[in-house]
Amino acid sequence: MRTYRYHHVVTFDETNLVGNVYFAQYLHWQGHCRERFLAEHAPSVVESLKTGELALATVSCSMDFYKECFALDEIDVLMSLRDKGGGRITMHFEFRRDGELVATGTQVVACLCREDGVHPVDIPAELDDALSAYAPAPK
Ligand code: SSV
Repeated sequence: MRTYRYHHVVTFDETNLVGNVYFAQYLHWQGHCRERFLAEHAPSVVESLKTGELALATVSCSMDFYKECFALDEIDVLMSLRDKGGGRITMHFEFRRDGELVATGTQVVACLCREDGVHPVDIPAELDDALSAYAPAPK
């Protein structure tokens, strides 16, 4: 299974009173990872998000935590495609520190068009093609 990698060095402002990373930061990093993917592999989609022609809505997300992380830890966020179709994309995330699995997460993104309300649309071709290089892992 192919993964898209986003590397992050934990900052002090991402940690809480007891020194570990605040749980919500991992969802920020899911966001950073997916937007780097778009910028690299589907720049026209970024443009249509800017113009408002397309909207990508996060319809669900989750996190499971296995180890604490701390400031200056180096984290690899490894994003894989779990499913795509029906205008939706399901991603899976592994968070690794020195190869060790510290957390996992998921999210579902829906492609929408805002015209007389909000309507589901197909995954834009450029993004769909980019995703094709990341065959979903067997269920
Ligand atoms: C503006 C906003 O909310 C942006 C949303 C971005 C969504 C990006 C989705 C990218 C999916 C990539 C999946 C790749 C799997 C290997």
